[in-house]
Amino acid sequence: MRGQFITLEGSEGAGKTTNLGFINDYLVNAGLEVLQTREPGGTPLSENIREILLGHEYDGMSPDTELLLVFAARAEHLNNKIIPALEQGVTVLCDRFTDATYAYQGAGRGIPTEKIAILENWVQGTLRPDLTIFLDLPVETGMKRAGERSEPDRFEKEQIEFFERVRQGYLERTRKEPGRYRVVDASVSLEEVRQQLHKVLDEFI
Ligand code: T5A
Repeated sequence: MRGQFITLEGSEGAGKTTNLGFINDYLVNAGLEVLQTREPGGTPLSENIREILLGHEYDGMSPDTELLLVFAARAEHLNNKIIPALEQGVTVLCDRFTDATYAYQGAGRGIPTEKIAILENWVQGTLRPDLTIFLDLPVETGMKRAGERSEPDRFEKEQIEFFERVRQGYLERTRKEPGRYRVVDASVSLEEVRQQLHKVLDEFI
């Protein structure tokens, strides 16, 4: 039987990295074999593309170039890691996936949804996540949390208006596809976030 494909999304500093281990442990304790991975990245070639996307060497990169690089990394990741794992019945837990492209390159950069959908269909065929957890919090809170942690990458240097569009882009998608998404309030304490995650995973399993 094909494995489940679970993705974790959120705007900057929402707590994805902080909570991935918690989700992973929950799934393992439920008896599932889990592959934890991330986008952009997940394979050697895709991680190299991640460095291009997040680094500051190409600060003036055009939105179309950014979009195509994201999907180039995704094609490699899907074909060499995600799809083989799913076919072996492994549960794949991915830190960001195509919803991030609709939010960042679509809502954030202004690339039309239809253009992104063409690449999504080309690269993924019919494959879509079975469950997407969206960690939601006010942009200012997320930026403050992320800023306290490390030097800003190429995306984190964007203005607050960019991240407002990203958040609204995500929220719009959760409203259009309520069956796949679970929205978790990430503005509260870590303990409260994990209580919500526990409930979401209980229901999903
Ligand atoms: N991207 C990605 C695209 O543009 N298109 C795409 O298609 C894809 C896939 C990299 C970038 O790539 C872009 C989006 C991104 O800008 P990333 O590696 O996921 O994506 O990087 P970030 O979103 O920048 O992830 P961050 O690491 O900044 O945020 P996290 O992981 O959500 O936050 P985390 O866990 O590091 O937490 C941040 C801080 O907050 C604290 C943590 O301890 C940490 O210090 N914290 C809390 N504090 C108080 N209460 C809580 N509940 C807390 N939870 C966490």
